[in-house]
Amino acid sequence: MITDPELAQLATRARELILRTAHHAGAGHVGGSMSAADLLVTLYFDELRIDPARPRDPDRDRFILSKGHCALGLYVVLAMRGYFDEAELADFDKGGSRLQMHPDMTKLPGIEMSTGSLGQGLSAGVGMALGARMGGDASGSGSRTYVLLGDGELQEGMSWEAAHVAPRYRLGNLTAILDHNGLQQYGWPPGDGDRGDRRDPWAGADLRAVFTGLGWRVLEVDGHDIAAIRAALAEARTSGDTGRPTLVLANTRKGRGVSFTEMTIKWHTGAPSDDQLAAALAELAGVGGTPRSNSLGEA
Ligand SMILES: Cc1ncc(C[n+]2csc(CCOP(=O)(O)OP(=O)(O)O)c2C)c(N)n1
Ligand SMILES: [Mg+2]
Repeated sequence: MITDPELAQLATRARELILRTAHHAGAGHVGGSMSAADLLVTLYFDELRIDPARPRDPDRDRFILSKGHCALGLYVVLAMRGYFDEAELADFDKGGSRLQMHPDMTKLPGIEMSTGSLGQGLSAGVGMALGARMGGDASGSGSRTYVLLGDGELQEGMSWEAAHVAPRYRLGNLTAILDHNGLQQYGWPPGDGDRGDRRDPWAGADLRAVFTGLGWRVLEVDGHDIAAIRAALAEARTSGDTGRPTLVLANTRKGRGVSFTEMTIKWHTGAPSDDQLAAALAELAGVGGTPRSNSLGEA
C-alpha cells in the first residue's frame, strides 16, 4: 500500500507539473489546482477504484471535478496516474487538444463530466450515485461517486438543490469534497474595480452545521494533511451502510505550496514567468520535490 510520505511526494510533483504546464501554456488556474493537489493525489493514487487502462469500466468509481476551471490540476494527476503520457501536458489549452482549459468528457478518457460552468457537478453526482444504486451497478461492485466542489462554486444555487436531495435519496455511495480554500475569483459583493472584498466566500456561515442539518455526514479535515484526507475518505466509504452522503470539508489554502501563490487572489489564474517558475520549483524542492527537466522541455 502506498504510504503517506509517498503520496505527499506525489502531491509535490503534481504542484511542479501544474506550474510547469501553466508556464508552458501561458495560462491556467494555478491557485485552485494547487489547493486541491493533495486531495486529487490521494483520490487517484489511493481511494478511487479505477483502472486507467479501462476508463469505461462500468464498475469504476466516478469522479467529477465540479470546479472545472481546475482541469489543470486534474490533468496533471491523470497523467501521473497513467491515463495519458505526461508529454501531452504540453498541449494544455491548445486549440483542438484533448486538454482544454476546462475538461471535455468527449475528448479525454477518464473525464466523467464536462464542467466549467460552476454549480452543476453535485447534481450530476447525485444522478450517478442514484443510477449506481438503481441498477447501473448491477454487479454489486459498490461503485462510488465523488464530487470535488469549490467554496466559491458553492454559492451557485443549483448546488443546494443537490445538497438537499442527496440525503433524501439516502446516497451513502456519494462523497462530496469541498476545497474550502477561502478564496473565490471575485470578492463580495462584486462590483467595484477591485472586485470587492475578497474574504472567504463563506465567512460567517457554519457550513458544517448547514450540511449536517440537511442530513449529510460531515468530516472536517486539513486538506493538506494526507493522513487526515485518507482517513476521512475511508470513513466516507463506510457510510454506504448508513445511507448518509458524506461531505469531506477540506480546509485548504489557495495556491498552496509556493509562498507567492499561496492565498493571493491574483493566482486564481495566470502563468508564472521564467523567474517565478524557477523560484517556485526551488521552494517545492525544499519540501521533497524533484525538480527536473521534463517533457515540457523546461529546465
Ligand atoms: C456559473 C459560473 N459563473 C462564474 C464562473 C467564473 N468563475 C470561474 S472560477 C470562479 C471562482 C470559483 O471559485 P472557487 O469555487 O472557490 O474555486 P477555487 O478557489 O477552488 O479556484 C468563477 C466565478 C463560472 N466558471 N461559472
Ligand atoms: Mg475557492
